This record gives sequence, structure tokens and C-alpha cells, in this order.
Amino acid sequence: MDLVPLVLEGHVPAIARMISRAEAAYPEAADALAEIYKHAGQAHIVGITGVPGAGKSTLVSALIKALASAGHKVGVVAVDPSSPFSGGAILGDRVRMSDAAATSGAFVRSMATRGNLGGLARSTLEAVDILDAAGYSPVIIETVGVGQDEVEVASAAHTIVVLSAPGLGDDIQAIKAGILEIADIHAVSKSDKPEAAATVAALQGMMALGAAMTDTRWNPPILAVSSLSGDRVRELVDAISKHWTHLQENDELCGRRHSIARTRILATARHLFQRKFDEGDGSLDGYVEAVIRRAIDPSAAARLLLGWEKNT
Ligand SMILES: Nc1nc2c(ncn2[C@@H]2O[C@H](COP(=O)(O)OP(=O)(O)OP(=O)(O)O)[C@@H](O)[C@H]2O)c(=O)[nH]1
Ligand SMILES: [Mg+2]
Repeated sequence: MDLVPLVLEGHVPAIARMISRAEAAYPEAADALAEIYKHAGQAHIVGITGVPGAGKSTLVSALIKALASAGHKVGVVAVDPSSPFSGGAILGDRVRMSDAAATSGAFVRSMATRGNLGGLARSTLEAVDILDAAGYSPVIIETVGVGQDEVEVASAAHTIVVLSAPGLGDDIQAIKAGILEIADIHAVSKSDKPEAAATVAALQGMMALGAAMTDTRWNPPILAVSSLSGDRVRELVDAISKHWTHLQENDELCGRRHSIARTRILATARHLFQRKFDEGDGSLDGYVEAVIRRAIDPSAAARLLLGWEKNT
């Protein structure tokens, strides 16, 4: 069944089925996804990232409500970590977010990370394309800022919000995770807790250091928000939309689109390459033996695999 026309009309069950096909990486879905890609490109893509437990899902629920009441048709793609750290949170995420979604006409979808045949970055960003083509904007991606795939997904947004949680020691975990520098907006979660002020101060200190070294025209704001009380959620919504306007008015959107396209091509290529050999087409094994015997070195074997050098 051709789901594309229904997806473009915003037909919710068709959107859900199309995302499932993308997630399962059905070869038959490739043409439909290519068609959908052509129709996407209007939505403002917002990435929300931060360490496990930072408060991302709770914040996304609060954002859905705030954005929907301002008249936006909000899409959310959440990457479920399904990792030992947060196993129990997954069902909770779905329930909480679908509450928010049910009251607002938003579309919320969780992507499984485990056993994802399409590659996490590929299938998540295809789900974003589907929502984009179906007329959702903004489309929010929630992803844990840990691990290459997840960070890649977050980097494929136009506006990246890095969420830091207060209290977990004095240092900011986002630094350790290496995601602080990708932020367009810094948010500190759980501002109802007294420790939040110290986290804001630490971020401000770091930004002051960073400001001397960079000359980006957008100066990432730091906002402490409480998803529980709703404090400053509106300000965060305003900052997100201000960043979008900034990208458009300062001709920075082209640069973003360029780097997003690069990221997507490379992520998919890397995944396809890896899968080709994981599925055991046999070409790798011949080189493994040769590398063990030290007949060739691993880097020569890699070039042979890629077909960049001829086997002599
Ligand atoms: N006090 C307070 N607690 C919050 C707030 N936002 C989230 N929390 C709590 O922080 C915990 C983690 O919140 P989540 O929204 O599940 O965090 P997450 O970043 O989505 O976590 P993972 O998806 O597991 O990475 C939960 O127990 C929330 O109730 C807040 O504004 N104030
Ligand atoms: Mg979550």
C-alpha cells in the first residue's frame, strides 16, 4: 500500500506505519522514503540532548504543551536508550509523553536503539523526515548525549538544546560526555532544586572562557527551567524560536543544512559498510587471516576492503 500520499496529508496511522517501515529498514520502503525526503525540509528540527536522567523526557512533555498551546503541530522522535542505565524509564517516557501528546495533537514516537537494522541515525532521521513531510514543526528529537550514534542524531538538528542536570557533583556531566560544545542553547533542568544555581554559574563561567576563543555570532543562552513547575519553559520556547529566526536571517541555515546532509550521508555509509561485513559476505575473512599472519597490515586490509587498492 502506498502510504506516501496519506503521510503527506498528515494521516496519523499512515505516519506511524511509515515510521515502522523505516525502523525495520524494509528495502521496499526505500522508494517511499526517497519520495518523502523530497517533500520534507520545511520543519524546524530541534535536538534535546543530555546525559541519562537529565530530565529530557519531562522537558519534552512540557515543551509539547507550551508549543501546542502556541499553535504548533509538534512532532517528537525519542531515541530510547534501552540501556542498563535507564531500562525502567522507557515505559515511563512513553506514558508521560503520550499524555502530553494526547492533549495537544502532537505526534510522539520512540525509536528502539537495540537491534535497529536501519542504523540508529538513519532510521531516526527518516522518522524526522516523515513528520516533517507530514507538516509537523517543530520536530523535536530527544536523544541521550552519549555515544557516537546518539550525538550524530543530535547534531542533525537545526537547534541543539543541551540539558544539564544540577546536583550530580560539581562538574557538568555534559562536559564529560563531550556534548557541551554542540549547544545552541544551554538549559539547566530541575531549577526548582536549590543546586540548580551552582550549575548555571558553572556554565556561565565556562561560557565566559569559551566566548574569548570563538567568534560565533549566536551567543548560546543559559536557561534554568523546571519542567515540574513550568518555570521558564516559555522562555526556552522563545529561545528556540529565536535561534531558528537567527539561522534564517543570518544566512547560517545553509551551513547547517550542509553539515546535516554530510552527517546523514556519512552515518548511513558507515552503517551500510559495517552491515555488509557483519552479515558475513565473506570478503572480510580472507583479510583477517592475512592480517593475523602479518602478511598485510590492518590499514592495507581496510583499503583492500574498500576497493581502494587492488589485491595483488
Ligand atoms: N525536581 C524536578 N525533577 C525533575 C524535573 N524534570 C525531571 N525531573 C525528574 O528527573 C528524573 C529523570 O527525568 P527524565 O525526564 O526521565 O530524564 P531523561 O533525561 O529523559 O532520562 P533518560 O531518558 O533515561 O536519559 C525523573 O525522576 C523526573 O521526575 C524538574 O523540573 N524538577
Ligand atoms: Mg528520557
